[in-house]
Amino acid sequence: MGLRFQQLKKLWLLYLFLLFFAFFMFALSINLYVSSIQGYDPEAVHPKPQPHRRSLWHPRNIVAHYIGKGDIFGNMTADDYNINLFKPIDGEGAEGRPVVVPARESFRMQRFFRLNSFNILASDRIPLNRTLKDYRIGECRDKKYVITEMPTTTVIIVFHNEAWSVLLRTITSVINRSPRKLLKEIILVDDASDRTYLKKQLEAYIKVLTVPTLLLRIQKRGGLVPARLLGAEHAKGDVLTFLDAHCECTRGWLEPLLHRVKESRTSVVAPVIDIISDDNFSYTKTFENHWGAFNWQLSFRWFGTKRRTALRSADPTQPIASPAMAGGLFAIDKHYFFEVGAYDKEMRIWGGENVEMSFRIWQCGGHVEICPCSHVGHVFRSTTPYTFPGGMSEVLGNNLARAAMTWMDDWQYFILLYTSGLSLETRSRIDVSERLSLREKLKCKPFSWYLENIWPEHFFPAPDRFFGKITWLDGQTESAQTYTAHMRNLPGNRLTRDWSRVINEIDSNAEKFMATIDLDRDKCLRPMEKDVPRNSLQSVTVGDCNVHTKSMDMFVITPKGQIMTNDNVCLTYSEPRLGIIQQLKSRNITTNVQLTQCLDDPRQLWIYDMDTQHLSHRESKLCLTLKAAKMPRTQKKEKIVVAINCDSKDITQKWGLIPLPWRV
Ligand code: UD2
Ligand code: MN
Repeated sequence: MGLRFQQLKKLWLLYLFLLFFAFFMFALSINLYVSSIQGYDPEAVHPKPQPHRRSLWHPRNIVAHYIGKGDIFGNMTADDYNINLFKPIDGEGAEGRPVVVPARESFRMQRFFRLNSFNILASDRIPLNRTLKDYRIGECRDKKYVITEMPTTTVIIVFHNEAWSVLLRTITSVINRSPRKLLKEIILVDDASDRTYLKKQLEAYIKVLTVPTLLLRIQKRGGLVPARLLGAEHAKGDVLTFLDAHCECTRGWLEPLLHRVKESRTSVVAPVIDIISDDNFSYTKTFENHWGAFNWQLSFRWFGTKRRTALRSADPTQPIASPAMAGGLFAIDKHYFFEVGAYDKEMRIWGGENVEMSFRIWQCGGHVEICPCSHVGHVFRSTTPYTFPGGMSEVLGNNLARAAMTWMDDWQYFILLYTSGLSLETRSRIDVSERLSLREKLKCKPFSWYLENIWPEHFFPAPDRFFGKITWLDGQTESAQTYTAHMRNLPGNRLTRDWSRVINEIDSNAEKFMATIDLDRDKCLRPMEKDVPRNSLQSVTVGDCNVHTKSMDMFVITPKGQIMTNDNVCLTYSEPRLGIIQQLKSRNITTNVQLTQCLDDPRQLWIYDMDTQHLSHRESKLCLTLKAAKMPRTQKKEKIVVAINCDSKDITQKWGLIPLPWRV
């Protein structure tokens, strides 16, 4: 009897275990399915700066790391959207520490994540006035400001369906960490939210705040541009300070911004934007010396390479000039804001306004800067939680096209040609004449001036650069032979290794060179992996010329010999002593050629010989060729680009430069 009972108990336990296991597998597969259908690259749209830590190799392009999330069951109900479970626990998240949501809540935590694209359960546990560290460098802490001589500011926060605790923590941090004398008022602009707690409950809440707080409502969803414009029109402060609705200001954030605007009226100043985790709401400091620009699709990007200016090297509290601003957090003189054209009011919902404003400020005589003494945290999200009336790519494409058509002169065609969803035809349905007359009225400088003076490190095409594909002339194909014959027959091909000469010859014979390529058969240089992580070393291979890999199969070559591609990535010869070879050897690949972040570095300077069609590394004099190597992940043999001793008889060492159009 006892034995039978024992056996039954075992069976029963086994049964329970199997049931649990089946449930787990079911949940897992749904989760995997959900993440597999969320196929777009969130980081392409929402980049976040790199946290403060030393990188192993050299400063890298800044990209985000996101943990895939997905609600695994069911749809949200109206109650789910409107529920407000804010229940602060003393000390949670203090000093910017991460919040651990108890395991029993993890199901709800996942489920509610997609409401805001951040972990609202974590935020709901943190008091509105949580403490944060002082993230400033010593030199900044030591600075003294004479408050009575500084301009006042209106802080403008626009939002659409923001979470209660996150919005209120933004407001609380503004009030608690700004000198009362400098903070004239806060203006909240509600861009047609429908969450019930943002109605009467919010109105009642702001009435008791110690700083006058105005709540304006937009009835029909317009996006952040119309919302910020409405806020700006009502502002009484001398300076407008814009913040996203999910920020936390840290000690001393405001004084340096206002100080700089007073000192330089045409400077538009952003703080250093630190990272508040979308997962556990921990606060992570980022580098002070980050600056911003954008890629070939006008997506904002952070860069970490040193920009040395005479002023900065002497005084680390001085602002850093930045070709572009992230867009959400900045201070600007109120009158200057309107003088310089406020915003393009035809820009809807989200996106594009940050590059438009950056071009406009610089080209029309102002400055875009990052103030290293001001630290504000922002919740960077991997996906957009709200709807895009009109469709995300249409709305974003329209905004970007407006920015390009207004400010980029010849380069607008490059944007239209190589941004998905846009084309030259887009021009006919967009009217930017009003903005063009603003540009005329303000006597703004051309885009070429902006590139040369404000962003000389840029990786865009230019009249003195090559832009196009790099084909592998394997000697057998007809196009390879035509190409070689063509190169050899160029009139007077002496001095064939000078880039300016090469670029000029190719440019003036562009049509002929383009005609030699057979897109369906020829092989072109491109990164090994299709999905290129921007911040890692990438081996290089050749692939079908007509298959695009995030545009990293097109190259810009500078007269100095840098071979660059989208997102500030350059062809790099890596000497064995850097340890990279070892690293690669341990993964069974041996190559000394990579795509890595562009730096001003001889490892990234190459030479093209029109006579032999060799592409060689300038310093080591090694020539590019292809070699078969076993790939670590797939264990498949694939062709990989390596640099070896040049040999004019080796037909695998021949490369062709095929220009592509980028302006009309
Ligand atoms: C960045 C900027 C953001 C804006 C955007 C490009 C930072 C930290 N953030 O994206 O300010 O420049 O790039 O457009 O630099 N909002 C509305 N109505 C809408 C959509 C958004 O009011 O239809 C609000 C939203 O609630 C938030 C702000 O606009 O407070 C910015 O939106 P976001 O946080 O989704 O943008 P973000 O940070 O991804
Ligand atoms: Mn934001």
